[in-house]
Amino acid sequence: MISAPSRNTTSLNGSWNVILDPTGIGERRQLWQEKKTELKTDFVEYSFEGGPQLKVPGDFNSQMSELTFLEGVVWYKKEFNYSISKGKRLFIYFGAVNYLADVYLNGEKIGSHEGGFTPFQFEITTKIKAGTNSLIVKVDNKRLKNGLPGIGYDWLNYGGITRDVYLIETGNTYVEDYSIQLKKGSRKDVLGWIKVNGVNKVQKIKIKIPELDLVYLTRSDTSGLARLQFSSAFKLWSPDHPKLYKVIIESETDTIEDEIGFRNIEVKGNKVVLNGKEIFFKGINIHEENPYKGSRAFSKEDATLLLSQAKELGCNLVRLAHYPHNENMVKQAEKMGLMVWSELPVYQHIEFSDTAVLSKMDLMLREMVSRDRNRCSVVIWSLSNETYDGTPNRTNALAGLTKVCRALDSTRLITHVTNSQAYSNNSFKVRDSLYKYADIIAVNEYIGWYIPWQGKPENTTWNVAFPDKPVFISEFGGEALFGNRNGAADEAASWREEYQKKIYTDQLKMFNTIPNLCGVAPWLLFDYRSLGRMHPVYQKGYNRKGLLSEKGERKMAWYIMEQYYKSK
Ligand code: GCB
Repeated sequence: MISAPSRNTTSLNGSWNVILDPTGIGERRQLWQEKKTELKTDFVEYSFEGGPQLKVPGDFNSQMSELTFLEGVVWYKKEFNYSISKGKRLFIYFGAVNYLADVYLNGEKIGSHEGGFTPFQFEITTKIKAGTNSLIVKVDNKRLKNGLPGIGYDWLNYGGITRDVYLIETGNTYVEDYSIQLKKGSRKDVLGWIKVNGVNKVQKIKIKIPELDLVYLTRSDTSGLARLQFSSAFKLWSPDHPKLYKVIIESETDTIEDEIGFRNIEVKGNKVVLNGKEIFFKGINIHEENPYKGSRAFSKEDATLLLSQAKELGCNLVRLAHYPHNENMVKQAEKMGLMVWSELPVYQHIEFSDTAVLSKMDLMLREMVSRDRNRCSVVIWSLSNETYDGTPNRTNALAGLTKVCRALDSTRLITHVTNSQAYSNNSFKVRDSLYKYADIIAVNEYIGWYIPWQGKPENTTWNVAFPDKPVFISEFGGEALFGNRNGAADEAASWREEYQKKIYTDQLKMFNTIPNLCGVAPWLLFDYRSLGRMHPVYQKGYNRKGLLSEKGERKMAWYIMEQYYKSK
């Protein structure tokens, strides 16, 4: 079910009672049954009542100091009353739970979900009862070898019910999904579809865009699907003119209102073209973290905080690393005129030989695309980051995933982020078996930080496997602790702002040598929490590659990047 926030919702956000279960014994004790005692001498060794509470949405790690490092189980409970109107259907919707969720209603399991960054829902029309209902969610953020991401990653593994929870009431047959975007290559033709779900699948469907005086009528077939195709003289969405239209999607039994922008993104020759004009992506990488609070970001306010810094830097694109961020991020970006690069957490060490992993990737891709397929801000689907180009399993799996993605959405660009290039004698040899499948070649490189320069940056040479494809430098940078300055005389010392600044100055010189460069994105906007970053003086549990400290202080490199983007 897409567009959850714009439906008839009742929020279940707020304080939830929790049981901390670091050993995982709750499963054996069947906590979801909430056993009650009869005799005074009976006892049950758990209780949701009288224990701690946690805020939903929100990660658990940042809410109690005991949970800072927890990668394990927390049980959540919320009681609610709801009387469902006659002939209606009721769903319980989760924006995201990291990582595994088992959901119980009134002692009965109603479903499970795997994956920390995509929404899911279960129908509870026949399960809800009059009076008080008890909803229990077992949340487990233990790392899994066959998880997405797998075992190793460079960000804090915030667990919990990290995004909104709603009850959603719909008509007996409701609009489940729709795609209303411009046809690939066109600036005026919309090509899409609507899907209704329920007993009355054949319905009259109406699309209205009041500002354009547009009313389009169609009909869904016996499978609930209606195709649509119409044209209009749209004012196109772009970073300079982030124009959105109110769009009303009406079936006989349901109505949804959305705000939709229309734009066209494509690769023409070796250039990326937005609405017919070449565009250079002025990007920045962002993790889904509120830097001031040191917690998982989820709200509109969090989104505004992060994105307004991207705007101040002069960006027109945000790479939402390394997993689909919350819906507020994507929608705020759309309003603020920022293009979005959305990514799957197919990150570094993935068990491609495990068929379970392939099914998980497939499902997660579908969840990511369906949530955001109507968001014009999203221009790039990135399906992986830095997976090792050494086995056919990996390339076959990701080639297959690319094919599925194209079938789901033919209107956006698709990429895979790689770091398989060789760098020697100041020359890059850029090769990866995935490039064949990608619209743009995305390269992460940390010359000047992890890898020393082997010549003058302005003399670097590039040999790229597909010389006709646009190239995007999706990560570069280095670490510096804000305030750790020593004057320009001594640039060559790690952790110093001058050193980071020098990396940026050199990188910008090198960018001039890259053929078909279509954009860059520094790693990254804010310093962020990552427990593997253990230097006790300079890092203290933070990856310090931010252009801003976690308090929002601008490092010297910020100004270099800001200037570069102004000049572009
Ligand atoms: C990378 C990864 C990113 C890391 C970064 C780093 O290549 O894609 O997730 O955080 O390097 O700081 O090392």
